[in-house]
Amino acid sequence: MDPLVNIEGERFDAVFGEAVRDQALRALEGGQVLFFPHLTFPLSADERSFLDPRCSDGRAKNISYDVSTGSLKGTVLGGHEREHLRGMVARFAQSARTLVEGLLPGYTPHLRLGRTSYRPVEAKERPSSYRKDDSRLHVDAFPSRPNGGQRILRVFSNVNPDGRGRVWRLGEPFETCARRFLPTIRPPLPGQRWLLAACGLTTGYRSAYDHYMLALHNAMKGDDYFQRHCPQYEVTFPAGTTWMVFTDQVPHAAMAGQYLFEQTFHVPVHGLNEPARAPLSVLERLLGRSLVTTRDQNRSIRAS
Ligand code: AKG
Repeated sequence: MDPLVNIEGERFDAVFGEAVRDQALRALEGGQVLFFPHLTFPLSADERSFLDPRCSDGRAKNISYDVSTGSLKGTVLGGHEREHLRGMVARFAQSARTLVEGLLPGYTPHLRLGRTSYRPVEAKERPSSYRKDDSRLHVDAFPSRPNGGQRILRVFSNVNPDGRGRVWRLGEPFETCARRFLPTIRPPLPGQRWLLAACGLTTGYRSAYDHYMLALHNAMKGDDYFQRHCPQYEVTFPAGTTWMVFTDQVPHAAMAGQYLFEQTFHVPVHGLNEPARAPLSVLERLLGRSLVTTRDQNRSIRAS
């Protein structure tokens, strides 16, 4: 299977024909990356001044924006400059949403916007512990933000002004990876997930699904042999391009590049065209039990 599927279009509000929309939906849910070779996120002359790693506060790897509250974190900028930066990141959030809704209209009623990030720091230089090291192949799962089985869909745009690509590695299909690591993963300890929520270490209750996804993320990143020898492709996303992928399903690693925008969306499994391909369904099938109860879903919806 080719890891990328090209989608033509030069605007985030492009109108896509039915055949392209169907192809995109099948490819995305099947674990391919939708690549938009001609879709550039345009920056104004003023916004180009933010193409500078000194915008970042040096602590977080990303400048992050929460569309629901308007809060912007991870930057040293203040006053007028901060407002301007917020406007740029918010504009990316809106553009990414327009793109997803135009290309995948079936998701629109279910789509929930997560964080938006701007990444002005060289990916190779981001300091990390191995669990935070995104240059190791992983599927996304967030330790403090359980999602109760919802999908993690992300849109990325490389805005590097010097023509440098964003270099990723893409790994084997989700099910192959899950089969490889599940035998090494222990079920949650009794009371552990309740305690994490009670101590405020997770926003809401970590479902069994979240437990297994996080353990899978950590097991992949922690296995040096796997990192070096599993089947993988290196892919370079050139400057001025955009791509979209379910990062909870597709093993990926960011090897190099600077100046990237990213928008996260959450999609419930019942909003998918093929729910059976979701990591939740695959893990439930492999483990032979249900991993998310209605109570978990209510708890994680209340917390989000
Ligand atoms: C992630 O956000 O999960 C990554 O692996 C980083 C992607 C990137 O910054 O290119």
